[in-house]
Amino acid sequence: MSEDQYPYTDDGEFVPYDGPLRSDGEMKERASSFYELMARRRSIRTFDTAPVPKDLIETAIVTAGTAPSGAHQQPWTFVLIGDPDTKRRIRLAAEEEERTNYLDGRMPEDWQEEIARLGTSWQKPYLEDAPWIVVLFEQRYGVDEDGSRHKHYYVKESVGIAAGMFISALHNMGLATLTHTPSPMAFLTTLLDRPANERPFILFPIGYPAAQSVVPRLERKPLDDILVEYEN
Ligand code: IYR
Repeated sequence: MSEDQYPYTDDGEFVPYDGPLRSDGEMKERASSFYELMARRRSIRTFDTAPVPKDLIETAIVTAGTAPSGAHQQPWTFVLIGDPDTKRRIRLAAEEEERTNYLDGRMPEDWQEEIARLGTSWQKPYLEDAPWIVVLFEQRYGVDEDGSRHKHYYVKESVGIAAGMFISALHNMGLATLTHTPSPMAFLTTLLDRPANERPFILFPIGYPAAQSVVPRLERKPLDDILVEYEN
């Protein structure tokens, strides 16, 4: 291998890339069918209490764990909660914070106006109705065996990508979720007994949508509004 070819180092170990190669026709077909699938994803705030097999959630988590991450540090922890007592405690703590946000003016008027059409309130019954809650924590730094810390790189970017892949995996298998960020979220660190290097990033209630669930009528920006083709 010539000197100016990747990999530029003898460090590390390299194996042949194993990604799929597809025909043009197959690519077109997969591109549009994936778009059509994703276009039907919605955030759901009303869940059926019916149980969902745990292995489905585990598969979604391991799928999210395929996300790229800064220096491949995989700075995420997915905490899975299914027991009614913990879900109830999360609901009560979240509602206490949200009551302050919505009713005691911690959420400024213009913010409340901005979300009014989503139909939310301080009440969070979905935190008990959904059979599962996953709280995604970001690992702000790493902790070695001996307890010493090492820096993590691009944590928000990495965990944000993993969150997106998690949502996509759930939607692809027919489960519904909500990207919920009770504010502030610090109560989750103590309630779920997480170590000091972890911060709650997003909370996901997960389950089947309740029958007759409604969602706000929202428009997504068309391609023209989100794509700028740079011309030199
Ligand atoms: N955290 C609150 C308020 C809220 C904020 C935004 I930005 C939303 O998109 C939706 C809700 C809540 O969970 O109700």
